[in-house]
Amino acid sequence: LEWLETARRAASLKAIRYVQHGHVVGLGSGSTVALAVEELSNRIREESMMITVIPTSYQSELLAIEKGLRFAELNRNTKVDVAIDGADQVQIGTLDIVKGGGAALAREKIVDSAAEKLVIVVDERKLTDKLGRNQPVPLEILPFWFNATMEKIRRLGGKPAFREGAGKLGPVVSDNGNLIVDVDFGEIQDPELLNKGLKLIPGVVETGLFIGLGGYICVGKRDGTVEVLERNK
Ligand code: A5P
Repeated sequence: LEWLETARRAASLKAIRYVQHGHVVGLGSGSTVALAVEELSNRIREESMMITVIPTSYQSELLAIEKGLRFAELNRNTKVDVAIDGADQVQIGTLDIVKGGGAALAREKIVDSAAEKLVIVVDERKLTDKLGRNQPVPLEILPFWFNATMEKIRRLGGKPAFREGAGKLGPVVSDNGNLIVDVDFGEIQDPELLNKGLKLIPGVVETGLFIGLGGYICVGKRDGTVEVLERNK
């Protein structure tokens, strides 16, 4: 998979072109976003740009600190000019997305949905014609009485499983102190309806279904090209 890093980097370079001097930039999470942040910090240096960032996880916060990026003051500010994020799966056509492979879905959804322009960076393996195919939907749920919440998720047709930690025994605990559950729904016929159903379950903090957000998907291809898919809100 040597082409992967090249493809992701090429797509990242395309994505950071949406950032302009003075922008507030949302930073998603994941390995692809890490490449984009690296390229963004190079560009900031080369072009003496001033931007401020809003990270969506400890991962992107630490990266932003390492790169010397300035942080936007949350709550003094409710505007995000551009959010740059990754994805686990993107449905061709509708451009609905599954996210949360890195357990950062809740903050990512807050930041991505506040963005004037959402720019998603993926490699072509993430494209599918049916969300949910070989891809569970990550959910963040409150730790309190998790089995009651899991039961309601099952009633919607899902098979929930706690995500196991690496470097820690037991389930993954999110940056917000909640539990991460991966739910197998099989191929999802109506992602919007499923998302609404999940959001109505008390105890579900957020879902990894990112539906109806406008923006650009920069797809790094095996052949070295980058395709930009666009969707209006
Ligand atoms: C983080 O919670 C996720 O939403 C990531 O954006 C997603 O998992 C993509 O990660 P990679 O770029 O590492 O594949």
